[in-house]
Amino acid sequence: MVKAVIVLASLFALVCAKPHVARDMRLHESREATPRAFVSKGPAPGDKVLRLRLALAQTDIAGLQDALLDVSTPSSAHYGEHLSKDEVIEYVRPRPETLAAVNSWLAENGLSATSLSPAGDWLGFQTTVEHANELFDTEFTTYTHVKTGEEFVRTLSYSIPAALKGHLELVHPTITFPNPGSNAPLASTPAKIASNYSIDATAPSSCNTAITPTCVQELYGIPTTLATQKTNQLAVSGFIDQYANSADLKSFLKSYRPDLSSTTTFTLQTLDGGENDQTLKNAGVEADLDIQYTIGIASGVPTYFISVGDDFQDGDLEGFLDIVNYLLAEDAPPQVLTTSYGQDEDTISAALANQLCNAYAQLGARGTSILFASGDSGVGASEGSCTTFVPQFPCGCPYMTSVGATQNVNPEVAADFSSGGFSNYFGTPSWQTAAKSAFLTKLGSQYKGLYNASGRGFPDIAAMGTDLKIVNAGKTQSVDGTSCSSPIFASVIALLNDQLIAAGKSPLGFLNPFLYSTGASALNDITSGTNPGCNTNGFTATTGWDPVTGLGTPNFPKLLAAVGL
Ligand SMILES: *[C@@H]1O[C@H](CO)[C@@H](O)[C@H](O)[C@H]1NC(C)=O
Ligand SMILES: CC(=O)N[C@H]1CO[C@H](CO)[C@@H](O)[C@@H]1O
Repeated sequence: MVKAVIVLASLFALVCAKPHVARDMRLHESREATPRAFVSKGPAPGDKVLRLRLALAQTDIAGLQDALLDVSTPSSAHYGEHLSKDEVIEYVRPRPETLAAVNSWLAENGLSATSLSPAGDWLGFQTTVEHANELFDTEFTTYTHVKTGEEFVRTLSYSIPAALKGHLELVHPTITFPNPGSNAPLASTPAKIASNYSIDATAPSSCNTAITPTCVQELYGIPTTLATQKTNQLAVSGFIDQYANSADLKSFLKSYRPDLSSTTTFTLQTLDGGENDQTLKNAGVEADLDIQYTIGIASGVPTYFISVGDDFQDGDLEGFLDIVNYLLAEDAPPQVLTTSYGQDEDTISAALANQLCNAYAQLGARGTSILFASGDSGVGASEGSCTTFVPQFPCGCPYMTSVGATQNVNPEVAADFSSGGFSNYFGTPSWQTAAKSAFLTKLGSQYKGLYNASGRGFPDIAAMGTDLKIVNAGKTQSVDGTSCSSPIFASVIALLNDQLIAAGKSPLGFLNPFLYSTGASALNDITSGTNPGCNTNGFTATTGWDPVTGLGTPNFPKLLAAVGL
């Protein structure tokens, strides 16, 4: 009896002591404060189930980045020789020792994980808040999003076992906060815009009262003839239950592209339980805009609407990672992808931003041009107030192309909402060094301390983003936003790809090394307008690259020449 007690007692001591003695935990990620848009509601209930994601160290991400630049730089001998699915996987699949370390940790803790990406560099598993608190030496907390009242379980810091250092890049969702507000297009204020329409005799008369596909085509010299290549694909991302409505598209084409068949439509692709509800009242402004200004501008290019549902595999990243993994799994991913969603860079952890950015690098290496709207908050925050400028995600990522907005025609000037600035997470990529330092020299000491002079500057390019006519839920309306600009520029790239493919050449793929070299002179440099925010006037558009309109807006005939056609 006595003996038994002793045995039990020492067993108890062993069991209790093990986590404390054997566990060598190291702080892995932390953030200083709760993001602007959230308030804490206290510890999350211990029995709440969390779906956690692990990003594993990749075999040779630097090699993949080098390979991406090699196939995307016009002066390179390998320009246009995009990588296959398997070639990309070779660079990013975790090393055997990484898999061994992570799998043994999972097994020790009674967890089983599933692979979420083609290369197996993302794993997912479920556990309770109580277990997760112990696994990562943290306290998961419930946070309320002030504007929408939505609740999210997050933490401000967490640790991982020392044995996983170098093998585990991050655990998500932990210190990254979601963005229920997103970057939906702003409702336009046509009266204000119309009163400042500076039309002169040389401006296309089609732009007289509002921006329509015809106006955009004339402004940028975009052909109206049908594209010919069936393998060319232009993909439009759809998130947050934004549905692209076919009846709206048909009315739009009848009104604004009467020369195109009004039955021209898109192919639907879905993931994460995505849908495309055709009830007229559920037609999304963003989705309608994106599909109308791709199909309406990229005449005849096969266009795909990729609707990402709410059954996220990426743990509240709203499908942002899922859509990339979905396309990476395809043998022939689309040559162009346009996305009009984003969020303040500081709501995402640096490690997660980096991981997502590397996923864009993978897709770029496959030959996809990835364009994102730069955001509609000038130099300021898309959520809440700010004391220093707030860069947007993913625009700070060097491996995508960020599109700002303009307004007016002749002269076309920067739209005052066009997000632009400098990343706090990503340094200056080689292709941007000269363009960025020329701008900073002109800027001098203005705004010193408000922005990060060593960060990657954005946007890269711009297109019309003010007072675009769309049809939504059966009604014609006008919208503003960089959400207008990204589909327009994406359509230009898709039309260039159509002609490149027809000539037996490679599609453009990752655009930036081209845009900042041989492509720069094929853009209309926008040299006036500002992007106010954070109680400042913001940056000023000027000759050359600037963090308001980038290198400028497209000139199709010049771009054709620049790509060698
Ligand atoms: C500025 O950007 C660099 C990346 O180029 C980063 O390493 C640094 O931490 C940033 N500084 C701040 C204050 O965010
Ligand atoms: C009346 C008015 O608002 N005019 C403005 C039109 O836009 C240009 C360029 O942004 C401004 O310089 C004018 O002040």
